[in-house]
Amino acid sequence: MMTIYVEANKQQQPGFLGWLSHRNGFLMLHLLSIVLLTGLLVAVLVQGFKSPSSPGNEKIYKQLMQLKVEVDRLCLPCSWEWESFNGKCYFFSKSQRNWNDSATACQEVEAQLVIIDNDEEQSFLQQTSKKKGHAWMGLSDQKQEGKWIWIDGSPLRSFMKYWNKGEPNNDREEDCAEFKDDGWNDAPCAVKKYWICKKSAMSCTRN
Ligand code: MMA
Ligand code: CA
Repeated sequence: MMTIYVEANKQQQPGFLGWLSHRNGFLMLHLLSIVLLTGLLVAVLVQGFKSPSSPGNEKIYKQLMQLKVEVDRLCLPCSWEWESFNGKCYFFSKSQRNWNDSATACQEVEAQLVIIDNDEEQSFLQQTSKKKGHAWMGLSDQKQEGKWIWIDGSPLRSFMKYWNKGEPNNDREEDCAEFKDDGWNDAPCAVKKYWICKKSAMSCTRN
């Protein structure tokens, strides 16, 4: 009975070693070291950002300058909402206009109501129009019936094969060409349809 009392009394002895040997002492030391290390880290970081000549900052600055060079070189071939295809940019309108207003809309964005130059392009435009809706192209016979002329004044030549079966039929005066289903159709120029503008892609070879 007496022995137990003495032992208990010993454990309650104050003093540094006694405190250290206590379980809470280790916990406190652990916490203290975490606080000190965090403080040190914060101090180092703050110092690093404050001093402009610190090696860490110079490295970040160099990387930033390199990034700027790369961003300056970055070049999008086509603007936002235009589609790139074989070095050209195409705009598929979301609204509808008659043929003349469609041509104007393209001019206003430094483009042209689309003129088809090759089979690949024709196929791309036809497929897109099939998905998005009948669309005007830059082809009409408004000046002289039956004489189909591209909007740049050049004649139709070899692409007659793209007319749909039985077209152009000039059904109640149809002088403007549209993408319809799997080929071309002549339709009344005053009807509002989607339109497709075309312009050259920006070259990304400057510098
Ligand atoms: C529509 C119109 C015409 C076209 C015929 C073909 C009914 O008219 O799109 O331009 O020629 O369809 O069936
Ligand atoms: Ca027709």
